Amino acid sequence: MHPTSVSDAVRLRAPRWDLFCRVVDHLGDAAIGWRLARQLAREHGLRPRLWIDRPEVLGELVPGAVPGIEIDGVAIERWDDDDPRLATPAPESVADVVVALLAGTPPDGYRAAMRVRRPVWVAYEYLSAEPWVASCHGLPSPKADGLVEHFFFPGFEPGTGGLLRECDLPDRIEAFDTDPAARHAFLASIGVASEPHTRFAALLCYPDSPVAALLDAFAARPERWRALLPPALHRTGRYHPVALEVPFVPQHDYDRLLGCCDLVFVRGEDSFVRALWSGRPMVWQIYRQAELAHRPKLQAFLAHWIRVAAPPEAAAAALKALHAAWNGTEPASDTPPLDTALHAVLDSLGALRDAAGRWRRLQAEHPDAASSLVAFIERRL
Ligand code: TRH
Repeated sequence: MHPTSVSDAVRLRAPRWDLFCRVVDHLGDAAIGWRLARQLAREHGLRPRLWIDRPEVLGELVPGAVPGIEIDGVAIERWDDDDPRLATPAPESVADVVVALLAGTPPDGYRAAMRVRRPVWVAYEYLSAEPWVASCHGLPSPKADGLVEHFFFPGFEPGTGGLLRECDLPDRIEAFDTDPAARHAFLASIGVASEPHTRFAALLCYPDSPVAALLDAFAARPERWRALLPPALHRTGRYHPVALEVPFVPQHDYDRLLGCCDLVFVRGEDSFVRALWSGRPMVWQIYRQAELAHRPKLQAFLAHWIRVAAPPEAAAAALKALHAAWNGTEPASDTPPLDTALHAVLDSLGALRDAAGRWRRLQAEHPDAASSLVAFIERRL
C-alpha cells in the first residue's frame, strides 16, 4: 500500500465505497471495475464493494471471483435490483462514496436511500483523449431529487483523471523487461517455446476482424512471426500456421503476456491501457459505435500519442495507416490494404518501440486514475 495523507483522510472519513458495474458486452466493463476497486483497496486502504450484474464475466478475468467473497480487499457482490440490500437498504448501509461505472447509474431503491444518507456520488466515465474531456472532468450534475452526481473522466492530459496504473506497475514491467529467463518461463507456462529469432505479436480483437488476412501479412515477412491468440480468436484465424493458441490468462498475468511480445494488438479500454504501459508498439481496435462516433476518439488518441511519444514521421504515418486499416475508420480511398499497412509498421518497429518507451516514461509522471479519484473525493467530503 502507498498511503498518502489524502488516502488517510478519505479512509478516515469515507472508507466504505460501493462501485456499480453493468456489463454491456465483452470484458472491459468488468475489467475496469475490478482494476479500480482493487487499487482502491490495496493502495488506499478503502473498503470497496464491487456490485456487478454479470459476475461470471469477472470470473473469467479473476479466477475464483464469485459473489459473496472478498479478493484482494474487494467484496464482490451480484448486482440484482431485487436484492434487499439494493432494493430497500437502510440509509446507514449506503456507502460513503458511490461510484457508478461507465455510464451506469445506481439502482433505484439504493438511490432512494442515497437521498437520506447523501454519499459522494461519482460517475466514472469511459476513457477518451478528446479535448473536451478536461473541460468536463469534475463537473457536477445536480438532479431533481437534490442529489448531485460528479463526473470523473479518466484521460491522458493534465486536468483529466489520468489512467489506471497500479503503483508497482512500472517496477514490475521494468523487472520483467530486463529478465529474459522470466519471459521464457512465462511463455513456457502458457505452452509457447521461445525459439531464437522468433518475434511475437499478441492479438486481442473483436471476433469479426480480418484475423486471417492479418496473419497472412505476418507470414509474408522475412522475419519469423508468431501471433499469440486466445482460444476463441484462434478459431476465427482458421488455425493459421503463424498463429499459436494460448490460454486466456488471468488479468494479473496479462501484462506479462504483453511483455513477451514485440507488437501488441488490443481493443476496448483496459487492454488498450495495459498495452500502452507495456511500452510495446501497439495497435488499438477501438470499440465501435454507431455512425462512426468512435472515429474522433481514435484520431484524438493517435494525435496525443504521436505528440507525446514523438516517433519519426514515417513511423507515425505507418502507425496511423495501420490503425485506419485495422479499424476501418477512414474512407477506403485513404486506407492502405492491411498487409501494406502492417509491413510499414513492422519496418518501423524499432523506432516505434523507442517512442512507446518515451510515452510510458512521460505519462507515468501524471497521477494514476485511482489516486486522482481518491483526491477528487477528498475535495468533496
Ligand atoms: O473486452 P473489451 O472489448 O471491453 C470493452 C467492452 O466491450 C465494453 O462494453 C466497452 O465499454 C469497453 O470495451 C470500452 O476490451 P478490454 O477493455 O480491453 O477488456 C479486455 C480484458 O481482458 C482486459 O482486462 C485484458 C483481459 N485479458 C486477460 O485478462 N487475459 C487474456 O488472456 C486476454 C487476451 C485479455
